[in-house]
Amino acid sequence: MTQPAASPRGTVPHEIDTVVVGAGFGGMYMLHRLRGLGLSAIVFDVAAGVGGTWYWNRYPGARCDVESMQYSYSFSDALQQEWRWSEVFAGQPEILRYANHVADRLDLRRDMRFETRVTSAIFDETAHRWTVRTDRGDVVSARYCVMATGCLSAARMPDFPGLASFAGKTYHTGQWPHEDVDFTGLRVGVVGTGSSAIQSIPVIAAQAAHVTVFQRTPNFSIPSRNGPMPDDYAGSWKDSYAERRAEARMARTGILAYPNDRSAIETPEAERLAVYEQRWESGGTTFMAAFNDLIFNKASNDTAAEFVRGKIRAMVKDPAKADLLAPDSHPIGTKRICVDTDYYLTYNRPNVDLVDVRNAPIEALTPDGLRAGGKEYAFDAIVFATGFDAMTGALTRMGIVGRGGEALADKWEAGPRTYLGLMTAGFPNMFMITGPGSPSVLSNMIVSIEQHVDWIAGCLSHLNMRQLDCIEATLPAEDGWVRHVNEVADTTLYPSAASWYMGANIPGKPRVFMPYIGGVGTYREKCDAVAANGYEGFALTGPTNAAVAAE
Ligand code: N01
Repeated sequence: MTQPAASPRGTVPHEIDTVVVGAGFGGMYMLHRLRGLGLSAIVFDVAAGVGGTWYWNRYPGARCDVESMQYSYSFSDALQQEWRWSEVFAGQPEILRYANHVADRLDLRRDMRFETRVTSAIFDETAHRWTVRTDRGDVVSARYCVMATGCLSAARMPDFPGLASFAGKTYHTGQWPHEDVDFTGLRVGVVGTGSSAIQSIPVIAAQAAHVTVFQRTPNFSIPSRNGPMPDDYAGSWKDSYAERRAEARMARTGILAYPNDRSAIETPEAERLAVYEQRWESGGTTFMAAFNDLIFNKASNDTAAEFVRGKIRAMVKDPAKADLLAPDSHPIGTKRICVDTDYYLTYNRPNVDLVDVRNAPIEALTPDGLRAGGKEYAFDAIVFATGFDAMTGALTRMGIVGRGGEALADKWEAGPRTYLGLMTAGFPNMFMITGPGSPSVLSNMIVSIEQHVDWIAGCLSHLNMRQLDCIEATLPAEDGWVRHVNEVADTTLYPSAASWYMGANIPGKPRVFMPYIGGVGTYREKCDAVAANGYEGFALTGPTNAAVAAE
């Protein structure tokens, strides 16, 4: 795909209203809103361009599993009317083109500084300002910091002994090279069977001489049924975007999934199977909306899980492989459900092997390949589809220091603590977009991003109008929110799975269910109520060196 030519890096002011970290969909829209408020802003990103997740995840087969008509900005009708998606589920290159199109249309890049990593952000309690430093030597004093760092941006490479000794090439799906990778004629090992692996394995297998997949935990995957975007389908969305977007904003996941408000277990079996069959045929993550209790009731969940296991057994010809691929360790949907194109059928190819490493783990990389369960496997290339230090990794690695010299990494040692996923006590004027404690990864990310950015913009405008210069979550509000997030999670089956939602994929990371599962619409209402009540649960203070402003 074509990327705009790199322009000379502009200057970085010493003082600014707002530093935004991250030039993905969150940072891009935040910059646009800040400009609208008349606030000066600069955006830093390690990448050489906009797009965030879609800049980095260029692995073969990378594709969004939210429908294109719903995975796009809604804030500008002109934008949503003019953009034409070529497929029902857009691939990574097309989504990145869309991000670049938005950056062009809104002239965003002039306030962005790429290939620049923020190395620290330290709050000055006297001046009520953040000092932000970068690896380019920039030092910026900002009133506000907005962390638009993404939930799945800190790629995780397991600490295998001998990693550097492997003579072939290694790749991580989340840090894929920009140039084409050609696996033709090669023996390729793929580690992992999460969403990234499930999307990339069929594409790699079609090219490589041989693929060996190392699976620790089998995952549930639903066919995407992707295809070219039908004109009449796109047209029907464009004709009614206003109503459909409004509905999606209040939907549980921010996606119009046409939920079925019936219990799976209370529905007669023949009828239940017909519902699953119809959802399977239409494809995609909305399979989980087949019944209203799949994430609450284990017996109901078992019916959906068994249906999908049956499909896997019907698709995979080798019964031993089918058994290995049929998930049995977690309720369906409690680890992020995957969406695929020909994933299970790929295991019928003669050039694809599956190795179970659940009880015989990968021990080391060797010069020739890797060793698992005492057996040697030889490869020319190894693809690590091993995921991310999700939700907190990008934030805790950044050197963020709040009041009293407290590091965010220390404050969150036992798990992230936020108020509404938007702010964390002790870190005034620092906002997070889709932070832990908000629906974020359980939702259509663009819907959640727009909601957070709009809320933050409203908050900054409120501060400005009242000549206040500091907002901070209070500890009691934060404690109450964390309690609520946990209580809601505990009404579901989610905490029973060793998922990255729980931090379970990172050795030593505390097991805390990080996103808010109360639903996108419910969450929006709570955030709006907090704002309407004068930013209840936040302490708002007046200009530096002045008395606390009276409301
Ligand atoms: O990462 P993952 P991902 N030895 O953490 C395995 C989003 N996304 O990049 O399950 C052996 O899900 C690990 O095994 P286990 C989406 O939200 C969206 O695939 O921990 N295996 C697992 O199988 C998704 O959930 C889209 O036992 C090891 C895999 O590596 C999230 O990103 C597309 C291992 C990691 O799976 C992350 O997905 C892609 C080890 N030492 C991603 N360490 C779409 O929109 C880890 N594993 C379509």
